[in-house]
Amino acid sequence: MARRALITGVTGQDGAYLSQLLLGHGYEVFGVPGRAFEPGVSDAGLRWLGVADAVSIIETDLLDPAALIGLIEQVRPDEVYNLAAQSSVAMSWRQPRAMGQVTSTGAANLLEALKLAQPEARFYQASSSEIFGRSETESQSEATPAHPRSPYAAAKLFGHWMTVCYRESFGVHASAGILFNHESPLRPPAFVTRKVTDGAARIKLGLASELRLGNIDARRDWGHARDHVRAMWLMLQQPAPDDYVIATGRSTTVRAMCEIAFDYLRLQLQDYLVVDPALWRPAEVAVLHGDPSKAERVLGWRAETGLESLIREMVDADLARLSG
Ligand code: NDP
Ligand code: GDR
Repeated sequence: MARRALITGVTGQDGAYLSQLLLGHGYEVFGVPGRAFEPGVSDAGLRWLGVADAVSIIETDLLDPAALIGLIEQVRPDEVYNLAAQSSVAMSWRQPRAMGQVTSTGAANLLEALKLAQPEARFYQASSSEIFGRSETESQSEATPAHPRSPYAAAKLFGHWMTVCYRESFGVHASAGILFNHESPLRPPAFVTRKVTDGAARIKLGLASELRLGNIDARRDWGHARDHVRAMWLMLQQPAPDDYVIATGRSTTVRAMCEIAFDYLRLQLQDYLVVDPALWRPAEVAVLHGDPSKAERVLGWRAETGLESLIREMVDADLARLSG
């Protein structure tokens, strides 16, 4: 019988790539979409990857504990991937409580529903490198202390520790992937890589004349979503649950990432880049640089796509989309 996977946040970037991966492994995939689900619109990512028709969509409220028990009893999943979150760090300052609820309480509700209705299922929690925040170390590993710098990161830290708690208290096979930034053509333009690739493509096509950014000195460890979702799956194939940092091990400034996109299109970045202090955050995470050695050693996982190919793939997708 095919294994059954349940993915919350299935209409997001990672939900689409993970669905594609699991379907490729022969799973039956069930997905909980975001709250305002509109078939043909909200599932654009799944459609782009050609898997929308193969995913069974089940709408539910992740903040309703009883509904989640019903969901688990209905699907009887072997594996649950909790990806649902309000994932924009920048936006989390504007509506901290409302935005943080699904990210924090949603994870706790799902763990409790699993404990009650399907304790043998394996659980993946989408933790984030943002929990390291103001890290004093050159690179961050599973042993690095947390210091969240945004309402988003604080909410993610709660979900992270609830995962550890259910593993240690109730024996749930619950793993947390502490994922560093990962991108793709499915990344919304509210995130910097896609804002840059979309902006550069618009400038190339004569549709825009500038690119306005905030802190271009911030450094991030950017990988491809396709690589990072493979790590999620590998975690749930291990005999014992654990936590893993998933990263490329290379960190790059926002400015250098922009240069990759502009050089590719033979544009001079300095002719178009406008640094706008209004786009700075109340508290910035200056540098994130992951140490994925545990994932390499235990999971046999390694990022396969470099930043240059990732950015070029995103620029190509934006050019194609904007050219109709
Ligand atoms: P997306 O923002 O693309 O996807 C998030 C998903 O959660 C969407 O399907 C969204 O639905 C859904 N969602 C949002 N609010 C609610 C809600 N109230 N109830 C139910 N569903 C909701 O994120 P990614 O795919 O990029 O990331 C997946 C997960 O991994 C997230 O938890 C994110 O925080 C985490 N993460 C991501 C990283 C990255 O670099 N991409 C790095 C580290 C962690 P809709 O869009 O319809 O609102
Ligand atoms: P991040 O991603 O906050 O790291 O969270 P984002 O792409 O939004 O920002 C990365 C860095 O770029 C700087 N920056 C800008 N960011 C945006 N969005 N827009 C701008 O104009 C801009 N200019 C500079 C930011 O200040 C920041 O330093 C992502 C999300 O996917 C989270 O859900 C996830 O947990 C983390 O990655 C790991």
